[in-house]
Parts: sequence; C-alpha cells; structure tokens
Amino acid sequence: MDQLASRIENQDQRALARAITMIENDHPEKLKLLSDLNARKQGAHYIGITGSPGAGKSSLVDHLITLLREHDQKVAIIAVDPTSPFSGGALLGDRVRMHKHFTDEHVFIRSMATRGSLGGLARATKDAIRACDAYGFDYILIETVGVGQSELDIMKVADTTAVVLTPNSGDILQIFKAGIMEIADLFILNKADLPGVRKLKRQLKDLIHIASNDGFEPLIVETISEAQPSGFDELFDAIVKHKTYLDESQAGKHKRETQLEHEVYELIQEQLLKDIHQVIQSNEHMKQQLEQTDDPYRLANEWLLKWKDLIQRKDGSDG
Ligand SMILES: Nc1nc2c(ncn2[C@@H]2O[C@H](COP(=O)(O)OP(=O)(O)OP(=O)(O)O)[C@@H](O)[C@H]2O)c(=O)[nH]1
Ligand SMILES: [Mg+2]
Repeated sequence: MDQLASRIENQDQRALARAITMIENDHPEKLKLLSDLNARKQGAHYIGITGSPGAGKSSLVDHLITLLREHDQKVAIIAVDPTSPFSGGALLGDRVRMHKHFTDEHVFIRSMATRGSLGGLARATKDAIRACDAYGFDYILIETVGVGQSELDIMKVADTTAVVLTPNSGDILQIFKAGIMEIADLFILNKADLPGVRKLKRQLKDLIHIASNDGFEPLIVETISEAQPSGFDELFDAIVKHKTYLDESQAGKHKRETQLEHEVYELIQEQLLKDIHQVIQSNEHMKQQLEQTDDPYRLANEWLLKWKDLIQRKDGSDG
C-alpha cells in the first residue's frame, strides 16, 4: 500500500485511479492505504459544488477548470452520482476544450456512483478526496447533485461550499429547507443569461439574512456557463477571497479540526457496525433472535452489553 501511495505522491494518475477503485470496493487494505495517503496530504483546497439536477454544475466546473489551469493550478474533479454525465453539456458545446482537459496531465476527472455500499457514498467520496490530496492538486472540486443527507455530509469536508442556483427554478427554497444555506460560503447564480436573475438575487439576499452563517457573509456571483462563458474571473476571485479568509482567520483551522473529530467518530462507527454485523451473521442464535424479536430496544441493548463484555475480556487478556 505504501508503494501505491508513493506512486500517487509522484503524480501517477493511474495509481490514483486504482486507489479510488479500491476505496469504492471497500478493499480489505483500504484503511492502510488511506492512512498512507493521509500521511502524504499536501493541503489542496477542497471546493464542494452542489445544486439541483441540470443547474449547470458540470458546465460550470468545466469552465472553472480552464480558468484554474490558466492560473497554473493543478485540479482534480470528483463528480458524485451525476444524473447526467460529466461535461455532457460542455461536450456538445465544445468538444475541443473538453478534450484538452482529458489529456491535460494536471487535470484528473473521476465519477463516483456507489450508492448502497457499506459505509456509503459520502464516506467513499471523502476518502477519494484524501487520495487526490496526496497527489498534490491545488484544487479539488467535488460536484454533487441535490440536497440529500449524503450531499450534506460530503459538503462538510469541503473548505469552500458553493451552491449553484438558477433563475425561476424554485430550487432556492428546497436548498433553504435542507439546511444548505447555513453551510454555503458561495452562491453561484448560473444561467445568468436567463430572465429572473435579479429576482433570484433579491430572494437569496433575504434568505441569507435569515439563515445564520457564522463569521463569513456568503458571496454571490453570477455566471453563464455556455460556449461564451462569463463571470468566471469573479468566481475565481470569490474562491480566493474565501480561501484567504480561512487561512487568515482561525475559521479554517477550526473547520478542519471539527471535520477530523467528526471523521474519527464516523470511522469508528463504520468499523464497529461492520464488526457487529459480521458477528451476527455468523451466529445462528443471534440471527434467529433478530428475525424473531418484537422489541428492538431490548435486543440492541442485550447485544451491546455482550459486546462491551467481550471487549473488556479481550482487554484483560491483552494487558
Ligand atoms: N442558458 C444557459 N444554459 C446553461 C448554462 N449552463 C449550463 N447550461 C445548460 O444546462 C444544461 C445542464 O447542464 P449541466 O452542466 O449538465 O448541469 P448539471 O448541474 O451538471 O446537471 P446534473 O449533473 O445532471 O445535475 C445543459 O444543457 C447546459 O448546456 C447557462 O449559463 N445558461
Ligand atoms: Mg453534472
């Protein structure tokens, strides 16, 4: 695993792709690999980009890649469970430009769609981000669709959370209800070529005042992500502004600490659940109990006590 991690650190994209596949498939040596990768983290800036299906996230990301490359930044893109293939819109509009991204050795694009795996998509995505960080990208963009719990969870690992809204789509209220307002650092009003963008901006400003966002007033930029893009210099400035805020205030440090703490608990939870699941599945009596119980509280409690007892005895024999 250390060798694979080394190859990634030496900017081998095939090794990176392989590591992400191992993460997705929950490879037995996944945790060792992740630990080796974590030791090689290089401090990329993570940008989560979320929004309703069809808001133009992929088209936008495509233009953002171009801009970041113009600034000589290395960039990785993880598209989570995309409903339309990454750059679908962009491919139609400009095949040549996308082609450039795919052959650019400083751009890495990966789709992830592994809903239902034990541990979940959010977990796998976070681990894939870590793998990209070991490669030495300057920016890692994570595109997620919609406003479910899993998206919210992924957003929690981002340094900068960007929410894409479009005029007259009604998605702003959904975003508000889902609690995404509170974690947004940046609102991108895409499709600014369509009518209704003024109204959207007004609505947004009202909602920003209602939602409490500690410390940093979310920035708003308007973009057009079509063949003739506009607003991308402003978008880049906004990203840099938020990044600078995180670097210069205690907020960035605090954010990472909270995230790490959350991850420790999450990893323990994931592993414990797997272990317990395995024990139950290999024990006929327990399986029967599970099938026949009419009191989930009592059974869960009984098994938890058994589990604690088992650990204590193991602890005793180890020490
Ligand atoms: N008018 C207009 N259309 C846009 C703009 N940006 C994207 N589109 C179009 O919107 C459609 C959806 O674009 P995508 O980039 O695939 O959107 P997405 O948010 O990635 O979609 P999912 O991944 O399916 O959620 C495409 O037909 C784009 O050409 C824009 O600024 N203005
Ligand atoms: Mg997309």
